Amino acid sequence: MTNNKKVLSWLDEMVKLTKPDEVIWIDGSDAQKEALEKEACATGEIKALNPDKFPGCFLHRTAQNDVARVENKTFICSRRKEDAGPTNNWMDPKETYEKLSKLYDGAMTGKKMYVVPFIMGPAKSPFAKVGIELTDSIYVVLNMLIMTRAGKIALEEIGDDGDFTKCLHASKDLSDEDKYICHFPEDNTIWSINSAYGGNALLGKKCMALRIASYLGKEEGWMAEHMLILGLQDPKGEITYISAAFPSACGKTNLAMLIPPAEYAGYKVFTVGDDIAWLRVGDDGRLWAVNPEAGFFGVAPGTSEKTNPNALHTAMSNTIFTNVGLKDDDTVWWEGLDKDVPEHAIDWKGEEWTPDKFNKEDKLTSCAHPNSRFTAPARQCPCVSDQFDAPQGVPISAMVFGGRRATTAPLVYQTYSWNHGVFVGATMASETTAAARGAVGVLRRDPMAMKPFIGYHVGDYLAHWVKMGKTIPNPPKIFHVNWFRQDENGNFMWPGFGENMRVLEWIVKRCKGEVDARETAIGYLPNVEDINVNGLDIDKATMERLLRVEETWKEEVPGMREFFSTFEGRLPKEVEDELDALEARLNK
Ligand code: OXD
Ligand code: MN
Repeated sequence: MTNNKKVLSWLDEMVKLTKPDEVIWIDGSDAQKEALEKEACATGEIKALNPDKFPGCFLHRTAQNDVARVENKTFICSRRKEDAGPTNNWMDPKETYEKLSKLYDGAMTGKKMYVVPFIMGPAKSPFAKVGIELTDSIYVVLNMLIMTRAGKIALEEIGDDGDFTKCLHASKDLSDEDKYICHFPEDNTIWSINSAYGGNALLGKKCMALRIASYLGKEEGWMAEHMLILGLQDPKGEITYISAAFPSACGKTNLAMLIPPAEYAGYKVFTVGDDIAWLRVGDDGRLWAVNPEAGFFGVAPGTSEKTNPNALHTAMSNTIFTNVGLKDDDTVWWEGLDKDVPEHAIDWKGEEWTPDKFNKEDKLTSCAHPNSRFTAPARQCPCVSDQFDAPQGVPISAMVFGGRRATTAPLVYQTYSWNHGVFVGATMASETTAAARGAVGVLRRDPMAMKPFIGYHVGDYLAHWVKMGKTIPNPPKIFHVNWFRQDENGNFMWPGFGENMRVLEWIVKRCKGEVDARETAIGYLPNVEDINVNGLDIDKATMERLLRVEETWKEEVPGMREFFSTFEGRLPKEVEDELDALEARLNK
């Protein structure tokens, strides 16, 4: 399939190491995909769903000990330990290659090796990066065919001489002890062994498009971020593009596919991406973004006709479901899909399930696993952007950071400058609430929602943000939002979901200079009357509370200083200065 000598010599080396019975190149054709689906159905690796209700859809169950990303088994193997920084596990690259080579030795004997060339980003785009994943799993191949632009197209992209990310994956025996997800940023290489679950095994996603790409971005002057990208169209047809970073379980996919409330007739949200953004400075001096992925790997539980009809409709055909429940009519079910809890189903473990099996104290007794997923082609999304494949991406007017804060953080505020925005992203946090077990109000800081995904030192990552700011003549404005404020009784003060459109409207108006704001210690806050609450059951006093600087802000500062003290001396001065400036403004 290729004359690229770098590809062929690496493949030769990996074949000698893993010793598969056969090597199969994935070409991206429908015929090959269908043959693989048939083969995986025959062995029970996947199961075809009801062809009338879920055409082209399959169910897969992973091993019960292999249902999520494994951060404690994920390593950044930079040559120098200090370059991995305090947010990553580190192993020495030479020792890791040696240790893992023993595990990979003969790991594919008795199996086939699939060679999956793939592009992250649109083909022939200045953003595009090619990877090649070698895997022993048809499930991984079928997922990669949805999540990336895979096959011959990727080999054409690198031609006879181009570079690529070398991705080796072996499911082996799923041993917990010998499970490793290792990244070698300086070698543009990923080695994953003993997991066949999503983020650990679909190496284009978190491993390449975030950890390796964040390192490449630092070297090459661009950014890889854990951000959704949406386009907000107003009734005149003008579209403003926004990217937004939130930690897991804060509704990124829902925001990316938001349906504006009735009050906003004529407005529409278009989805460019729901998880990852790659950003570069364009010729016009603005920051432009692409979604490097071609599909959504969405969390199923909680997805419903009410919370996210667009996601649901995306996943009605040509989709792979992982660890959801199976109903007797060969359709799927998960908690929160609808109120029709099946009287009988097969649960995520493959066992008979009836509603009485569910025990509130043990979330794993649910019909679908809490981290069960759908892998669906982005192009099937009813609100996919017509710029989805645009090689130059979309111009970003606003970047939004957000956490889950019961207290302190207001509904929305705008930062004073790029560096102030970097500081706000660096200190973003989620707070444990009364709904979760453990103490209320414990803060977990997660810089730019990238803590598990930065492929190098977190201090250098913030320095790269600061440096990027100097290279963007017309940078996006940076905002912080919080949909999760609670009152004294633990009730949410803001309705969230589609109503977040009202906050997006203010953000867009700020970008266009169409609305004033109040200068406060923390940043620009909206005037209460500038957030449209027509048609909402929310009183002025609540809005005033949602939009003020709380006394508790002063208590944030020592926690931020303590967090920065873990940065091993690599916190950029510009970011530290922003903390000093915040403290001074709060004390004024
Ligand atoms: C994801 C995650 O799966 O952030 O997107 O964990
Ligand atoms: Mn994510």
